[in-house]
Amino acid sequence: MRKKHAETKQEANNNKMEQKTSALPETKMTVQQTLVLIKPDGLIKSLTGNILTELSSTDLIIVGAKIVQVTRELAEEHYQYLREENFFDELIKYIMGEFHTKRVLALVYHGENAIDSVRKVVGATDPEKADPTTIRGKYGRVTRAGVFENVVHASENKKEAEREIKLWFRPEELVYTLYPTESKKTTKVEFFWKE
Ligand code: DAT
Ligand code: MG
Repeated sequence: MRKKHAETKQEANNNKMEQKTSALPETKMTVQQTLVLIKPDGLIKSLTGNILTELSSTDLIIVGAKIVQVTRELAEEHYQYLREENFFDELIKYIMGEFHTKRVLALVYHGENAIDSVRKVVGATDPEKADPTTIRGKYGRVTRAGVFENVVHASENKKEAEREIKLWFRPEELVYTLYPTESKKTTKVEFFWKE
């Protein structure tokens, strides 16, 4: 009787796991996802098309995309590891769009070796040091105030990618269930288009 109970519980667990990952067609170890942000300078300069074209050389697929008005809370959470840097305040203003436009295009790219493939096309952090054939090398600039207007963000490693994707996207905004999910009952007010 006891064994049967244990099996049932195990089965239930397995079913739950299956449900959570069933939408992911790839199982290879090197398949990854990464967060890309087209920053406010990229948008105001109408570089979206160029940047997407550059990124298409990676053969990765876009599994999530949205335009975001970045709040201070989101900006500070995203760049939390730079909190102690002297450029932090300027960086927060920049990503919130105070110098350009209050919009960021957030994208999730998925596929083989996604993190490094995207970083390679994106180029080095400092646009002046970035290879001139990369996105940052082509389109970035360093302002007199010392802000790196480097056009795009790309996750640095697997841990950061997961943290960032979970910060910017809700599970239902991605076409694949990339990470385990849980359901919670909420009582929040939602908006719909008026009939
Ligand atoms: P990356 O965006 O290449 O991952 P990062 O995570 O070290 O680089 O820094 C995040 C952003 O902060 C970067 O895109 C631009 C800005 N930044 C980093 N170092 C800087 C510096 N020394 N001066 C000005 N801005 C800087
Ligand atoms: Mg980084």
